[in-house]
Amino acid sequence: MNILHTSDWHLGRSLYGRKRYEEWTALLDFLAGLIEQHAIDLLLVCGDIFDTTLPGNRAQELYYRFLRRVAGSGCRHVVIIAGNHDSPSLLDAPRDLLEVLGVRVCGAAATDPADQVLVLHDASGQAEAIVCAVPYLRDRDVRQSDAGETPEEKDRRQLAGLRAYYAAAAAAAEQIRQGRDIPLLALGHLFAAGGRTIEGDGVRELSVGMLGQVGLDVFADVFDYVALGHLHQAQIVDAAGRVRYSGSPIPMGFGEAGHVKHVVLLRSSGRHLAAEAIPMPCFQELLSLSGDLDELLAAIHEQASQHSRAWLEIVYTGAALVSDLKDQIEAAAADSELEIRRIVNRPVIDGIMARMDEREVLADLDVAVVFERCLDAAAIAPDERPDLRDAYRTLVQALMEADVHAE
Ligand SMILES: [Mn+2]
Repeated sequence: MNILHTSDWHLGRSLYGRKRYEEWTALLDFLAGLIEQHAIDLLLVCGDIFDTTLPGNRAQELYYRFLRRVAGSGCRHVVIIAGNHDSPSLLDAPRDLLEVLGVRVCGAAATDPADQVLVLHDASGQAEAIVCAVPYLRDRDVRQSDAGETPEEKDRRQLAGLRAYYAAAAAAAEQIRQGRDIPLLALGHLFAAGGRTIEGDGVRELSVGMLGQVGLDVFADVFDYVALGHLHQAQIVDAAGRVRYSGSPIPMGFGEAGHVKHVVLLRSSGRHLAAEAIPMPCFQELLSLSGDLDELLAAIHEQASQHSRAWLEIVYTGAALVSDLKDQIEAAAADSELEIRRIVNRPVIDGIMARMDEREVLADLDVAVVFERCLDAAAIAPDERPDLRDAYRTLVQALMEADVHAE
């Protein structure tokens, strides 16, 4: 059986004001081709299908068109879970219709995790794989809030709830498998302990709360493979290569400029799975240029002369203040196919920050660090701080998980 693992498409996301429909169209076209070329039987999409809980019509059209194409190919099964960016109810709404096409969707957490254990059948009606399609689990999905609990107790309960959810799914799946030599796969959208993120990949700012601390022991040994989403860098999390992130298939920001992205191809022979990261083509070049004004202008002219279609991030690092930097950069790129997406005028920013007695850029600071500084600035007494920190963290987490539009 051939399986393809991908995640974090973030359909509908903008890069500094520019929607990326051309890239998603090319991406989904490429994936559909890959599915045909490698005779994929099962496609796993591990969350963050869409970038927001209320994706635009065009993003939804891309999604449904892709599913229709895959369903019409030799790919028998598609399993999709919601990520933290997705609206569970929006993904779940067409689930009965999609099931007719062999597409199984798990958007919201289930009351009984066993309900998300899917048995996939081959053409002759034999079970060929079992999938625990566990979507992103929100705090309220796995934990009963209890007045007066400490933040540590809350973390512990949340983690225990998540562990219990996976354990219940694993137990139900193992019972269904009954020792047969068919693969048992778990899906997840979470931040596993030891996972890696980089600046500017669109994940770092979300690592709030205990979901960054999910230990690998959450995934029972009965799982032959754990397909994860949420982190945008492709990576193997455990020593055995059983737990993996496919990473996002396109770079999410300039922090990933020049990075090669991946999907994971798995070939199963019974319970044995061999995984291989497949590099993705670059659908849209992202380029970050930094230097003083002469260096920047030379680099832009160089790119233009090569007919580059890159999207550029320009970071001016010269010592002199250049007040018309934007005009000069735009003039240099005029009549080329380059697109300037972002201009960072370092001396100007640093000057503002210096006047604030801070040699930092707000975007470089973790939200928790900013809150600590607010506590200091307001001279909050030490014994009042734990409750305030807890309330703040709850708010930030609620914000990240906000699903108000779709429910
Ligand atoms: Mn994501």
